[in-house]
Amino acid sequence: MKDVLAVVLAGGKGSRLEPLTRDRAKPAVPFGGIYRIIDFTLSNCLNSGIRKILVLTQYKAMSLARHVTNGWRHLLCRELGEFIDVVPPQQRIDEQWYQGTADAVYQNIYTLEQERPKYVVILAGDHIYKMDYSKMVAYHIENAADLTIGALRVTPKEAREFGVMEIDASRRIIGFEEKVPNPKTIPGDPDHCLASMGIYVFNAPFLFDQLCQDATLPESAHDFGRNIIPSIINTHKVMAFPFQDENSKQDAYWKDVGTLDAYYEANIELTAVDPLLNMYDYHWPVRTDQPNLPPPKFVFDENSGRRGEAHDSIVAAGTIIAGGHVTRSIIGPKSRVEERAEVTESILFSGVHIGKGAIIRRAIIDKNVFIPDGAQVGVDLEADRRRGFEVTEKGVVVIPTIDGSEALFSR
Ligand code: ADQ
Ligand code: ADP
Repeated sequence: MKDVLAVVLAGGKGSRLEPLTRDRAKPAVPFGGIYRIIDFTLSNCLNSGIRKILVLTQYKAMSLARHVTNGWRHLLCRELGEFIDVVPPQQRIDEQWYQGTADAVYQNIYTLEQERPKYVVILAGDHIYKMDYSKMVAYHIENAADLTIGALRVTPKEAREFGVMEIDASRRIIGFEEKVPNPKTIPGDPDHCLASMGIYVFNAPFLFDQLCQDATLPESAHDFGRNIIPSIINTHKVMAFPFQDENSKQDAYWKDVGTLDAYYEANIELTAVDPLLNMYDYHWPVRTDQPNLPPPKFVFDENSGRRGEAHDSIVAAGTIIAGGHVTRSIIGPKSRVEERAEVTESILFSGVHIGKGAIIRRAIIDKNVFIPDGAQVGVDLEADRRRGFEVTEKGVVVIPTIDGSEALFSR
């Protein structure tokens, strides 16, 4: 893996996750109580033995850059040729901001070439999964491929959001269509399409040639999925790498969490007894930037005579459950759930305050939001809409960080 350089694309806007992405890029959105979405990809890199990592940012990168710098940079040693660098889009070749994903990589081509990698692994910073990239690189080398694309099966409906490929018996890709309304299903399996995970292993010189060529094409959107991949499948060896669980040989866990409902469900699923994504697997540690905080505390409230309790929940450090009840929820750091409050099937980010007797159901509450005593969220969805909160298709209420959010509850 010494010959591998990873490029993590972390510039996407994640507009379908609004309002959680109003002030932060999608890869910086909190997940699972203490993580950010990008932690999964970065942990995969380290656990796979990749030691040269560039994180390309663009949209609202402040929170993301701070997270990677605080939590990740010190893990690698520059003197040994290891690094994890956050690259802001200022290093641009021309006056344009990045256009497509290929353009983002092209504009940093000098930085990449300087490292003289043999292989470049291009990854997205916005997926939740655990994957050993060294297996994909080995597969790429065994097959003497020019490009290898991570692949898994999705339903035709889901496939409209993805690049979809056709493969031959050797898994060589012979067709590729990016986000089309009627994606081709797998022959003999009309319920599934073979989707691109948006992760690529390229032979480095081949990648550099393709990027330089694509940059000269005025009609190109400079995107891997739209332009680069379809233009090379007939002339070069492009392979699909099936992302499967070692033991079951079934497709492994991989989530795009592109919408609020998908994001909500993937989080809440972590509170199950035996979730699909195991965060307690010490063979594949997922790292994050953790502030130094006291452990979570659950206390009896003398006024109400109630115990602070949390069931089937994840409670992060620095949080105090002071006589409130928490069920099937994820409570981020430095939060507080006061006496008689009930928090059910909800996700609280850090520093959230739930006032006395408040009822919170099926909600996502962003950083530092103050819920006043007796307030109700997720009980009367019309009232929640009236207050200006987003209510998703599946009835999840999303409360963003806004100054004076308390005042909204008097509406
Ligand atoms: P999408 O995820 O929809 O499809 P895109 O929006 O291009 O593709 O984003 C890919 C990744 O790059 C994301 O992590 C995003 O944050 C990041 N990104 C986007 N624009 C960027 C920019 N200008 N600078 C830096 N980073 C940027 C892709 C593929 C599909 C595949 C899906 C799988 O194109 O073929 O199926 O990923 O999710
Ligand atoms: P979060 O935990 O909410 O993801 P952080 O506190 O790590 O974010 O970083 C957010 C930082 O981003 C803020 O300190 C602020 O400097 C910056 N920021 C947030 N919103 C904006 C904005 N609308 N315009 C400019 N900078 C912003």
